[in-house]
Amino acid sequence: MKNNKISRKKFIAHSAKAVAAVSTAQLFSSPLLAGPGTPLSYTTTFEQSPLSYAYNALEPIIDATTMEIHYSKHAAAYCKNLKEAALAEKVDSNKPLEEVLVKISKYSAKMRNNAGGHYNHELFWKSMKANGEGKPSGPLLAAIESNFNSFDAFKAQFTDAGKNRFGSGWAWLVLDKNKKLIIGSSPNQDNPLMDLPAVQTGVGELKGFPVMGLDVWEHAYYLKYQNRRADYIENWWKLVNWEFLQQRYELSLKM
Ligand code: MN3
Repeated sequence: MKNNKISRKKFIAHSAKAVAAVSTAQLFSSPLLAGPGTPLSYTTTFEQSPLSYAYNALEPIIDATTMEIHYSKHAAAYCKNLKEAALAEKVDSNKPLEEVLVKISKYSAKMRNNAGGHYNHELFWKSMKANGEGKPSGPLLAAIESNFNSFDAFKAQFTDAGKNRFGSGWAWLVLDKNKKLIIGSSPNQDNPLMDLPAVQTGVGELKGFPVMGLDVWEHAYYLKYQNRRADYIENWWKLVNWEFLQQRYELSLKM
C-alpha cells in the first residue's frame, strides 16, 4: 500500500510537470500527441527513474537477480547510449523523449534502438508491482471489454502477441488515433510511437500511444524460465499494476 501511495504522488507530480513543460513547447507532430489538451502526461525524460520497488519485490514471478541485471545493466545501458546519441545528434535531452520517438526515422539506428529501449523499460517498470490487481476496472476495463469482447479474450490475444513475437521484442496494448485499443508486437526496441513504415515494424498499423508493454526479450525471463516464454507471460499477469495503467489510459484519452 505504501508503494501505491508513493507512485501515485510521483505520478501526479510528474504529470503536472509534463503538462507545463509540453504545453509551452507545443512541438509534437504525431496526431496522437498533438491536438486538444496537448499532450498532457506521461512524457518521458532521458534519465532512468528509480524503481519504486526493491529488486526482490516481484519474487517469485520475477527473481531479484533478473530484475537487478535488467534494470541496472540492460536498461541502464539503453539510457547511457541514448544520451550519447542525443549528444552526437544534437537532440535537446531536456525535452520529452516522445518528441524524438515520433520522428525516429530522422535519426540513427543507435538513437532508434536506445530511445526505444529507454522508453519501453521506463514504462515497463511502472506497469508492474507486487501482487497486481489481476484485472483493471473503470473506463479501461469497459474499453477492453468493448474492443476485445471480454477481459479474458483480451488477455489471450495479448499473451499470443508476446508468445508469437519471433526473437526479441515487445507486446503492446495501443490506443490508436481513432481512440480504439489494439494489440500487437514489435521487434527489438521499436514501439508504437515510432514513425516507422509498417514493413519495418512488421506489425501493420500498430501505431499510437502505448498503454501497456510487455518485454519478451530473453533477458527479461531467461534465468528463471529459460525457454518457457509462455510461462513467464502467464505469471506476469499477476504483477500488472492496473491502477497505474488505468490512470495512463484515462489520461491518454485526452491527448
Ligand atoms: Mn528488457
